Amino acid sequence: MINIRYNNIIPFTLLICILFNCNSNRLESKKKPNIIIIYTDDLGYGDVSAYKKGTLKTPNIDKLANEGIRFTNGYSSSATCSPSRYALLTGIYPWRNAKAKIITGGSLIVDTSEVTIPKLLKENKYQTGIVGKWHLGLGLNKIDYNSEISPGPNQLGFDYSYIMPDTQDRVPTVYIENGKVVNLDPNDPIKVDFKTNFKDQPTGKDNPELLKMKWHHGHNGSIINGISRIGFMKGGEKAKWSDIDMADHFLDRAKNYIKNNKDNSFFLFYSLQQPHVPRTPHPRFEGKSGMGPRGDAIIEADWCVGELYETLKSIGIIDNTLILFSSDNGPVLNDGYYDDAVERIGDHSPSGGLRGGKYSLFEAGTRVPFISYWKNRIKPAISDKIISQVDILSSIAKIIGSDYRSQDGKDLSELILDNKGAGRNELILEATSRTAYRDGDWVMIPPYNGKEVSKNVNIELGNSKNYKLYNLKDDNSQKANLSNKNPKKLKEMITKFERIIGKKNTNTKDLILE
Ligand code: NG6
Ligand code: CA
Repeated sequence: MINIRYNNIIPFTLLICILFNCNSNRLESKKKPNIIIIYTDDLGYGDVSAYKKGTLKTPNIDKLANEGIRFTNGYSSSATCSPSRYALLTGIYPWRNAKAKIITGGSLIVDTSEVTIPKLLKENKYQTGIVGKWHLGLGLNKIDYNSEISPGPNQLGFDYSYIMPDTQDRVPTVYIENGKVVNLDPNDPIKVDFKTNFKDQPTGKDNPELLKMKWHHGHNGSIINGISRIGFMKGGEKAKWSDIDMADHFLDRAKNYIKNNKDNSFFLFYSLQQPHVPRTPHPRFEGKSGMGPRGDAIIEADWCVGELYETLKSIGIIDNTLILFSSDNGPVLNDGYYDDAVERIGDHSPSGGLRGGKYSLFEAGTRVPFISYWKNRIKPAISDKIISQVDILSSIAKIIGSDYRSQDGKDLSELILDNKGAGRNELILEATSRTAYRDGDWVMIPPYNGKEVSKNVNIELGNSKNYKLYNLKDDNSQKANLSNKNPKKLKEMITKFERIIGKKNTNTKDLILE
């Protein structure tokens, strides 16, 4: 009798705890899923083979897509990097923040008082980490890389950060761990300038003979590892990264972060640098795609996703981990270096047949691969509902039991987990400070000054003298401008757009594109 009663006490206590939502930290943290955002850089809608639009093979990303929910109307909040990342972390549209533009050595564009995904999760007892590309700015004024750099990721809620500050094509080419440059020799301080070169430092412009990858437009500043970059850098020799090892380097940190935090609920922002320029896949991936470095870099990124997956599986936490996979903006082939991306593209379609690309207000600028995966929790599905990265914060909040909802993000947790609900009705699209509007199947792009096609990157930007109106249901590749045929719809779209955005903004002076 005594034995039986004793055996029953534990399940009974557990039942009471579950029923009354016990506040024991241990139990609570066990219940809450780990959350990993895998974020690629410039990966197009057609670059993931699960989308069945291109010829590249990405088996590891496909596994997430085919066994999770693959969204066919998933959006980044901008057609460039920094604004997209701003919206992802804060749940606020980037066009509301005048500082949310492509950063070149600039200061932090997120106010430290802002609620962010890591801050919200940290408050809810998560361990929070970022490994990879940052590109949200650092510090408040001019950055001194030789002392502790703050504010940065750690002041926005990340317990651990191991980052590349801006991009692979910008100086300084060093990693920063929790605010400190990794391997910095105090006797060889780092100097950075984006206007003027330092005395006797070779540049891509003046010393092309030192280059192993030629620059095409811009990118002709300091030469590091045979590649010239945007900006000038001196010193910090021991701290400089090795480009071809970058993927392995970040992957190691990401794996260690997961292993070190496996007993807590954790959040990891795994922010891959591929396939942004300069594309420098490790030699073991060279030639794997038949498309040159861009394709090889995507195959390398796909391999990283597989490795991360195996890590989660091997330590037994794969079925308590929600993985969200996406890209910060659409694809570009030549983004500043001659690397055969254009010449060797073959039949592959990085944009998956969508119009435009990176920097564009047309669909390929912001419609990106978007996948949710949670083993034994999310059932395989394909969703055509509209979802944006600006919704991720509010949705994660709901999933972990928080009431927080961001300014622009919707709680689409049911869609992400159960393929239920309507998704978004409407969405503001953004590209280099210009905005457009999607409502249901309709897209309206207001007139903008500026070139229709960027000469440098050879992408249609979405600029024109007149309003453009498309119906994506019949015309996913935005071939037919219906604004003359359907003036009533156009008027309705303009009214709805201006209701959200205020007065139409046709200012393109921020455009860096030629
Ligand atoms: C642009 C760069 C481009 C790329 C981009 C940032 C020039 C002419 N172009 O200014 O090469 O670095 O910034 O890309 O310098 S993003 O994906 O991080 O937004
Ligand atoms: Ca990008």
